[in-house]
Amino acid sequence: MKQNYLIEKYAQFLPITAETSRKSLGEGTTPLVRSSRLGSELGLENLYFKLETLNPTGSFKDRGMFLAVAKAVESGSEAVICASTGNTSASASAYAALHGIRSFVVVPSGKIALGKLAQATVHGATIIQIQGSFDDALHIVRDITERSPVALVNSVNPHRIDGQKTAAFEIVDELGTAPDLLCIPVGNAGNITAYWKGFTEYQSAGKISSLPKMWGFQAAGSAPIVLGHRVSEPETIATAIRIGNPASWTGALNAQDQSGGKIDSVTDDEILRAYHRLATEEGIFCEPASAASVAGLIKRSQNGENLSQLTAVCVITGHGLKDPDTALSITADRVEVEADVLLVEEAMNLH
Ligand code: AN7
Repeated sequence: MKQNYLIEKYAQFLPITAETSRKSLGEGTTPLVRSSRLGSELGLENLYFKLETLNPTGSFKDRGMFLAVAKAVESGSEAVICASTGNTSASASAYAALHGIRSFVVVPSGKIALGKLAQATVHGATIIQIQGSFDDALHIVRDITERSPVALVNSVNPHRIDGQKTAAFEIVDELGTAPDLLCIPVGNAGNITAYWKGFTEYQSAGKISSLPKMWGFQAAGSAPIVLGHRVSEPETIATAIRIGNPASWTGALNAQDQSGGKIDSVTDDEILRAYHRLATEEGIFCEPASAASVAGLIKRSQNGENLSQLTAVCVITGHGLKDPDTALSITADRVEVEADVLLVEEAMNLH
């Protein structure tokens, strides 16, 4: 058992010193699962899902957070702070607990999924719910960290990006080459920036000769990059990506332009359909924001994009258990009967 797998495997690509803490919750080394049905239905030669849901707090944030918090501790910080649509707060509070420091999380009131709020609560974060958006929260925490010694662990912190780029390394290490397409949800745009950094660093290191096209997907009600302007009141069922002014806007545009890719939007209906299909056709339970990557791939294939011969990877960013409200809003095949064999059999429609 390695002490810290990401550091042991990718140290040469990470800003690690002898003093950097090796503490780990087992982040990274997530499975790349081959699609069983959706890929062939879309006419794709090879479709894979990178299951970032299997990180310690259930989202990709842990890859960057282990490093951001370790570096904060290394530089003497005794507390971390973040703005969050939920997953960053869950991850920051878990790693702060691991290191025995305080965490402050600033979140839009009523707009973060229940499981994420539960995580930050249990890990002991100080949770500040603001009557505003994620964008307001990020503005506030940036302001605070300019004049107090609390470390900012949003993805504007470059250590977050460096940690998260290891997912691109893992995909290449497993496929033996870069995929043709990388489909990924876009909110604050840190993750698409991180993947692109990972692929290009691997190319510079001579590990791959070609780079993937980066296909990023925003929710239609929160699609500032697609629209080309800020969205002051972003809305979407995919609360994780309910962001109107992404901090890494430029990083996302670079990834799109340099890769010959595309940042597009998908409606809440398309997101929910992909969410349901992933669960029922692939056995993958993700949160709505994660399904945006798959919804986008489906949309582009339906729009006549020729995907045959291609290898695509969809990044499944966060676990479905984080958002039980959305899960339970799906029309269920569910009945209640008395505790009786015959009645249960009848409910099974065997007769
Ligand atoms: C499941 O937790 O922004 O484009 O504050 O939780 O890097 O922002 C979460 C974002 C995709 C978008 N999927 O990634 C936060 C937060 C899930 C997410 C994204 C998020 P970025």
